[in-house]
Amino acid sequence: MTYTLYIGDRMYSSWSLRGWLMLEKFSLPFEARFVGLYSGTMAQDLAHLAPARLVPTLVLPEGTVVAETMAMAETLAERHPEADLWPSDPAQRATARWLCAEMAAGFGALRSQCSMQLSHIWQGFEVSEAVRKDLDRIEALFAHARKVSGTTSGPLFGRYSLADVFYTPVAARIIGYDLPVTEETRAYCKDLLSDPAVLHWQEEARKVTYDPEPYALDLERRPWAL
Ligand SMILES: N[C@@H](CCC(=O)N[C@@H](CS)C(=O)NCC(=O)O)C(=O)O
Repeated sequence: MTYTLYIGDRMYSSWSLRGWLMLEKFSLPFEARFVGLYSGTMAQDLAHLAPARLVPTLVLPEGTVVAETMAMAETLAERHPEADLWPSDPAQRATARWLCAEMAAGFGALRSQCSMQLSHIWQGFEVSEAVRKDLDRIEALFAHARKVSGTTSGPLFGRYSLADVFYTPVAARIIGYDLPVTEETRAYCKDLLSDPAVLHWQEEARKVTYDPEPYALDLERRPWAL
């Protein structure tokens, strides 16, 4: 019983990272297939999965195709109740679903103005009002999650869950653009990005070079360090 996960470039594809973590972190058996997100072959690489057209796309062992990260998350959680992808406590589970759904639907400014990259830390990035609002909202959601779960640090709901999966690329944006957040939020972001699975993903990402560099900014950069 093996899942097939179609994903794009590790360095830049935030949704691919989410899809990969939701299998990798919960020890679900899968094989990753890389599509040419930046080399231009993506449409043909995914053509046999139509109408799926984005990464990640998951193929279940019996052949069913599931696109959209939220749908993949719910499908995997339903199929593997023993893996505890969602928190087991109902109030925490409902809250975790809320945080994931709001992430999937929101934070447009952060997502468009701070494209995920795992290569370096931009220096002097000017934070727009819209990005500031997204950061405030993210921190309000984290505070709410901590209140519901009774935690002050570490995974949002005590044990690593899909909520942490969904916010890992958000953490990469916060760290990668040195965005202004509270010390608690920064510590949580660093925890997410120091996870061995994420470090492995980042190490593999660094083996690919890009010319021209996607999402390049006219800013100084310093080495990635947590
Ligand atoms: N709503 C989708 C978003 C997936 C997505 O936008 N993936 C990007 C890569 S990070 C993609 O496939 N982009 C290619 C394109 O838009 O043509 C999900 O939740 O999975």
